[in-house]
Amino acid sequence: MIIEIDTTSDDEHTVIHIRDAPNKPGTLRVITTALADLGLNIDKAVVDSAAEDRVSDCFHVKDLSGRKVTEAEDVENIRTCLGMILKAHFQSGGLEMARPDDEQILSSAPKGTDERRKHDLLYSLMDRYLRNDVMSVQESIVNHVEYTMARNRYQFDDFEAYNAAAFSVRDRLIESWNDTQQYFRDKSPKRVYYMSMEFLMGRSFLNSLYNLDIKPQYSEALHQLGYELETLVDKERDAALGNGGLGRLASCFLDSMATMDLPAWGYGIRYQYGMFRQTVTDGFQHEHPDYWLNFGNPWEIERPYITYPVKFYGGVEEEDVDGVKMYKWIGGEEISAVAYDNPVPGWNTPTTINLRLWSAKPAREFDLESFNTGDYVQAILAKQRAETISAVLYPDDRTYQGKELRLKQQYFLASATLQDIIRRYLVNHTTFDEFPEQVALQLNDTHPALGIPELMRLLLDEHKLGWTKSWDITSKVFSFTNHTVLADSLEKWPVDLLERVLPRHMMIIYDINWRFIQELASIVGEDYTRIGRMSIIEEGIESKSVRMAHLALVTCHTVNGVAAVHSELLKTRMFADFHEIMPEKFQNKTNGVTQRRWLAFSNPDLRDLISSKLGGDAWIRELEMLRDLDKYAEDAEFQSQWRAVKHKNKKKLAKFIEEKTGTVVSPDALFDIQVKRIHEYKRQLLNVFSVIHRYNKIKAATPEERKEMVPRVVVIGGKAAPGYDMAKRIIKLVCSVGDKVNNDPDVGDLLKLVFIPDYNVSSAEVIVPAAELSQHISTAGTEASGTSNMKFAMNGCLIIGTMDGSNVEIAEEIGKENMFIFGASAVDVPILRAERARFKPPQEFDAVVEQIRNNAFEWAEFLNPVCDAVHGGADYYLLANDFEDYIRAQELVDQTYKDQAKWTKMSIKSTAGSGKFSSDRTIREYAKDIWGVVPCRRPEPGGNPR
Ligand code: NBG
Repeated sequence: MIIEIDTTSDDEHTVIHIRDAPNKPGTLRVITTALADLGLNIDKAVVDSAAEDRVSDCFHVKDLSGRKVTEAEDVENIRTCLGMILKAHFQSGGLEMARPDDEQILSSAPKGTDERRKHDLLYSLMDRYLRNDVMSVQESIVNHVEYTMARNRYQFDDFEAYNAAAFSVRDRLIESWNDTQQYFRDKSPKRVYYMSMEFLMGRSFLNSLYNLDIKPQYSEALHQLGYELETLVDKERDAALGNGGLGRLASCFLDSMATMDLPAWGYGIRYQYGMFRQTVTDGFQHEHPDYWLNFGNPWEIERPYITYPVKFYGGVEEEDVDGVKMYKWIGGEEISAVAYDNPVPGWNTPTTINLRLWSAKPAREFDLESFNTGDYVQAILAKQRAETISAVLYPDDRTYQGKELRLKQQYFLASATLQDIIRRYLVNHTTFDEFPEQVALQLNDTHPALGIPELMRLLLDEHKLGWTKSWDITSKVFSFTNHTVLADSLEKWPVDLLERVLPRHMMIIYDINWRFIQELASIVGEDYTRIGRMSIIEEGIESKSVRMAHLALVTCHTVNGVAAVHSELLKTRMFADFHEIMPEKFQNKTNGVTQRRWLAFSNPDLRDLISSKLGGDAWIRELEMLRDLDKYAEDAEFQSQWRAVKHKNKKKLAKFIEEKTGTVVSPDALFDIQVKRIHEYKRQLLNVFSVIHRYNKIKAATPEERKEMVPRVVVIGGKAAPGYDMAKRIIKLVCSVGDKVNNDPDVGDLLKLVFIPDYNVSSAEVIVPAAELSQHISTAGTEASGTSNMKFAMNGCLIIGTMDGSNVEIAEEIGKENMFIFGASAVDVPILRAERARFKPPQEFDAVVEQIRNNAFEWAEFLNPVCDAVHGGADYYLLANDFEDYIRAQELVDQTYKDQAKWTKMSIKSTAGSGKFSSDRTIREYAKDIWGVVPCRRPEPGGNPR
C-alpha cells in the first residue's frame, strides 16, 4: 500500500492518494473516519476498484477552516497516522462475517407468514458478527467505558480500561457462546457434564484474547488509546474458586474440552469468597478474605431467570398411589440456585463452552404467615441467610471435616445441576429412555456424589419412574474420579447429619446399600467382615457414617485414578475389595495440563522459539509434536537461544520476587522452585533441611571452595490450610531460615531462600516459565499425581523428585537420565515405615534438626514440634530415610548445572518429552473410554477456517 500526499496538483485541496491497498471490506469507512478524526473535510473522493483485489482511492481534502494543508510537518503527520490506522486495519480480522441463521425457524415458518417476517427482521438486525479490526475494537471499548461503566470517556484509569476491554471481549465471547450452544441444541449430541466443587480458573483476559485470536488488535487498540495491555492484564483478580491441583485440573479440562469441540459443560459453585489471600508477616501466615467479586466480574453472565429450588431438612411423607408406595420429601428450608454462566473459549476453534456456577439466593416465595404476624423484617432477614450456602470455599483440600454447611454446599451443587440437566433433556424428549445415551456425568472426586441419590430422588419421586428404571439410568450416567491416596481424605458423612439435612436422600442411600449388600452376599457368602468393609454405611462404635467413595463405587460405571501408579494403588490397596468384584469399573486417566495457558500464553518467547523449529504452532493443539525438538537438543545455536529465553524469564521472576518479598536475587543463580500447597507429605521440610545443609557447607568452605559452588535461589511458596498447625510452622521455618541465610554476608549470592506469599494461578504463570529446577519430592505413594510437575517440564525445567504420582510417567517420557530421581520406592515405603523406630538417621540429618532445636534460626520453641514430627521414630513421611539420597541428587544438580551444554540439553529434552501431559490427551481418553462423547464443531463463521 502506498500513501501519496500531493499539495500541488489541485489549487484548493490537498490530494491524498492511497494506491495498491488490499480490497478489504470496511476500508473506505476506516479512511473516511480517520480523515475526519484528523480534522479534514473530504470535498471529493475518487474510488477506483478496477482491480479485483487491490484498490486505489483518491481524496481531495481541506482542513476545518477550509484551507488546503501544505505545511510539511502537517503533511507528514497525516501520512503517519493514516498509515498506522490502515496497517492495523489490514492486519486485523476486520472482516464482516455473517452469523448462522436459525435453521429450525427457517424450515418451520414459510415466507410471508408473520412469524417469518419477525424472524427476518430480528436476523437482519444482528446478521453480522462484531468486527475485530482495531477501530471497531476501540469503539466497543469506549462504548463500554461510557455505557456499561458510566465513566467519562476522556477519563478512565487502568482498572476501568481493563474492565471496558473485558466487557468488549465478553461481547465476542457471547456471540461465540450463543452460536455454539445453538449448534449443540440443533445437533443434540450426547453431552458430558463435569461436576466439581472447585474450578481454579485464574485470569481470563489474556486467555480469551489468545483463544479468540484477537490479541494483536486489542493490544494495538489499547495502545492507541494510551493503555498498555501488559499493565491492564494485572488489574484482573484471579477467579480462585479452588484449593489446588483438583480445582486447577477441572479448569484445564474445560480448556481442553472447548478446544476439542466437545459438547461439554462444567458445573460448580459461584463462591463469593474464593481461596483466601495469604500474607506472611514475620514468617507467620495470615488469611484474608478473597472477595473477588467486589469490583464486579465482567466474565460472567447472570441468568436471573434460570433458577431452581433447593431444599433442606424437613421430612418424608408416604403416599399410596394406585397401590404403589410413593415418597415425597417435604423440605423444611428452601432456597434458590441462580445460574451464572462463564464462557470458556477453545483455541483455534469457533467453539465456546460453558461453565455454569450456582449462586444461592433466598427463595422467591415468601412465607405469608410471617408477613401477617407482622414479623416482616425478621422473615426477610431469615431468608437472607440462604446466601451463606455459596458464600465461601472451604480452604482445606484434604482433611474431611464433617461440617453441615459443607454438606449443604455439596447438595446445593448436585441438586441445581441435576434439575438443570433434566430440564434441558426434557426439551426434546418425552421419556427418560434415552437419558443415558444423551448424558454423561463426571464426578470430580466424591464432593458432588450427592448427585447420585438426588438423581434417584428426581426420577423416583418427581418423575415416578420406579426403582429398577431409575437405578438403571443412574448407574449408566455417573462416573467418578478419585484424587487421593490418603485414607483420611475420603469423605464420610455422619448418618444422623444426613438424616437431618437430607432425609429422603438418606433413605435412598440405605436402599442402594441394601440391594448392594444382597448382591455382595451372593458373591462372598457369609464373609461379614468383608461385607462390613465394603458397605456404604460404616458402623462406627458411636455412630454410623456414609462412605461417599463406596456410594460412588457401587453406582458409577467407571472409577479412575489420576496417574498410573495411583490407579494401581486404588486397585491393590484403597479399593482392593471392590476391584476384586468389579474389575471392569477401574481405569486410569493420567492427568494433564493445558499447554495453552501453561506454555504458549505464559511463556511467549519459548512458544515462538519452539514454533520456529517445528514449522508453526500446530503443536499448541497436538502437543506430542514437541518430540521433534529432540533433534535440536544438542544444537549449540538452538541451545543458546533456549538459554536466552530462560534468562529473560528469570529476570522477570527476580523482579517479581523483589516486589513481593523485598529480597534481591541474582538472575544468574540456579532457580530452584517448590510451589504447591504446604503439606507434610509433600515434604517442603525436606527441602528446607537441604537448604540448611547447603548453608552449613557454604559456611565451612574456604573462599576458593566457595568460588566453585553453584549459586542458588531456592523459592518456596504455597498456602497452609488455616487449621493446619504443622503446615503453618513449616512456613515459619522457611522464613526463619531465609532470614538468616539471606542476611549472612559470608553467603552472598551463593544461596538465597525466599518464601513467595499468596501463590496462585497468576503468580504460577510468572514462576513456572522461569524455573530451572523444580521439586516434586513427596514420599513415594502419597501424591496421587501432581500436575505442576507437568507445567514445569513443558517449560524446560528439570525435575528433582521421587518415583511418585505422575513423576513416574514423566520419567518414562523424558528419560530418567534427564531428571534427578531419588528416594525410596512406593513398594518400600510401608516396610520402611514399619521399621522407622529402629532407623538411625544420617548424622547430617540429625545435625540439621539439632541446629533448629538449638535456636540457630531463632523461634526454636515454636519450631520444635516440626522437629518432633520427623525425629525420634516419628517421621511418618520418611524424611530421614530419603535425606542422603536427596542430598546426593542435589549435588548432582550442581555438578550438571556447571556443564551448561548438558543442562540445556536436558532442559530441551524435558520439553520434548512432555507431549503426553497435555490435558487434551487426558480429555480425549475420558471422552472415548468413559463418556462416549464425540466432538461437535460448529461451522467456521463466514466459512473461512481461522
Ligand atoms: C489432588 C492430588 C494431586 C493431583 C490432583 C489432581 C486433591 C484432593 N487431590 O496429586 O493430591 O494431581 O488432585 O488430580 O486435591
